[in-house]
Amino acid sequence: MITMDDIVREGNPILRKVAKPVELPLTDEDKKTLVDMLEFIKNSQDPEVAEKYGLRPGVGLAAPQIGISKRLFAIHATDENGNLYSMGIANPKVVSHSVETNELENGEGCLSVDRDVPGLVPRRARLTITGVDHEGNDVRMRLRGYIAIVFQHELDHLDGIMFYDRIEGLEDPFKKPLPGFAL
Ligand code: K2U
Ligand code: NI
Repeated sequence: MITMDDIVREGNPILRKVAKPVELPLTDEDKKTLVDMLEFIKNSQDPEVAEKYGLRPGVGLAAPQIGISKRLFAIHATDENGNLYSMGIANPKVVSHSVETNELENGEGCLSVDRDVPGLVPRRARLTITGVDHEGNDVRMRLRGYIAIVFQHELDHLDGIMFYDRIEGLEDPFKKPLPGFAL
C-alpha cells in the first residue's frame, strides 16, 4: 500500500516535469497504479487507517507525487451535492472550460508540500474533461464547484504546476507559460 514515505515532496524535480501520456488500452501496471492511488486516498480519509499508518488526509493524488511521471491521477471526493467522485483517470484532457474562475476561500494545500502556503488559488469555475478510467472506460465529465477545483489541482500536477504557482503576488518572474486551459 502507498504510505507518506512514497510521496515525493516539493524540491524533487519530478514534480516540475510534464508527465507523459500512458499507452491505451491501459496496461495492468498502469491500472494497478491508479487502483493503488485510489486506495491511498480512501485510506487517508479513514481515521483509523490514517492514524495507524500516519497518512495525511487527501482527496486526490497524481502519479508524479509517487515518483511516476505519467498522466494518471486518482480522486476520491464528494461534491457540494453529496455526489461521490471515486476514480482513477488516465490521460485526462480539458476539452472546454468557463472563462469564469473560482477558488477555495481557505486556499489549498498539497500532500507534496509540508508547509502552509496561504493565498487564493484561482481556477476555472467549470470545465469538461475526458479521459479513461481505471477500468478502461472512456469518461467525459462536466465539473463545477469543489470537484472542478480538485480535478484542476491534480491536472496541474501532470503539467509540473504546484498550487502556489497560481497564488497572485507569489509570481515567479521566470515562471514558464501554463497549459492552454490554465489562467
Ligand atoms: O494533490 C494533492 O496534493 C492532494 C491534495 C488535493 C487538493 C488540495 C487542495 C484543493 C483541492 C485538492 C490534498 O487533497 S490536500 C489535503 C486536503 C484534504 C481534504 C480536502 C482538501 C485538501
Ligand atoms: Ni497536490
